[in-house]
Amino acid sequence: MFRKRSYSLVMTGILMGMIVLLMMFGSRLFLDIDEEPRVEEEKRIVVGVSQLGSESGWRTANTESVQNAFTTQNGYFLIFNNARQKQENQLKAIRSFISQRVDYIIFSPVVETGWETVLQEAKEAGIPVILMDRNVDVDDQSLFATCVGSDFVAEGEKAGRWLEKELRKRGYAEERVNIVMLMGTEGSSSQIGRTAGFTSVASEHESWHILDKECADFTSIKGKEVMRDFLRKYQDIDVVVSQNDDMTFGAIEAIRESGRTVGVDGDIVILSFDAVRNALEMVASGDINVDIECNPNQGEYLLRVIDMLEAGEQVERRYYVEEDIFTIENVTQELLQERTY
Ligand code: GYE
Repeated sequence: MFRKRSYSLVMTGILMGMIVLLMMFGSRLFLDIDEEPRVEEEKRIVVGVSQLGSESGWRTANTESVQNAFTTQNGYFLIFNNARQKQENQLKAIRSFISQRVDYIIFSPVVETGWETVLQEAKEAGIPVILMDRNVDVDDQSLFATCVGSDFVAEGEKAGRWLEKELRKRGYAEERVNIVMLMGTEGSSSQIGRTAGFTSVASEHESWHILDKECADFTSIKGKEVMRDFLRKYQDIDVVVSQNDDMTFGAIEAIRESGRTVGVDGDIVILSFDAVRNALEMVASGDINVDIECNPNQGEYLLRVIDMLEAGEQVERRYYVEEDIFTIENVTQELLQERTY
């Protein structure tokens, strides 16, 4: 009993001693580590970014572009959150950015609707919101400062115009053409815009028949599933319009498994969107007929917008990124080597 007590007394003594030592030296240590950057941090612009997910190669490239832009060297403190394709996660992230009093909120809205309340909260807190990639559908346009992204309707139209030309070239301009569409996340700007753009061109052609269109969430797995269903339902598909490369990869697998062929020399014409490197390689090898580029490198544009806002300059309502369209004719080895995503 006595021995035990003296043992615990000794232990307490040692512990107390360690605490005193820690307070003497440790606090200096912690101060040294902590203190300096904190001064710098104050000068940095704090940006909260709510990315919608990591569903595609395009998205990964977009995330990298943002992370490469908002660096410490560029004078930023970046708080990044991945919402894993859930609007509720984005709402949570934005609210946490507001309570942390960030200087700017950037977010890529997974769908267009349902943002009024949270954007109103950001506005009341005096935090400018910049939309990246996709848009929001709100009546009050003062709820966000500006928007950096693609013209999705134009992308859809480009796909339609390409098909027009291709059919003419093959001498099929007047013949019946059966089309199926794999669409992206339902209610997202890219799905809405690309669908509207393509269908408006299709409506000019009586011989074009859109047999079916189905959402496959911009992922390869769902693209394959939906394409498999289409192939079971329809024997005579001529054209697949797939709203991103990941769904295209899945769709091509399903087509090949069904015994059909794709691309320039195949049974089924493939139109895709994004133009990530893996897909461009398939354009070069003739497996994908055309890829409508969607530019994920939006970090630089966002930096410029924030520079302007910091300088008190007026910003535009929208900034469109530059985009091209790729076929076997213009995908060079040089382009493939340069492509970083
Ligand atoms: O095409 C797709 C991604 O909104 C432009 O989202 C973006 C789309 C892109 O998942 O791959």
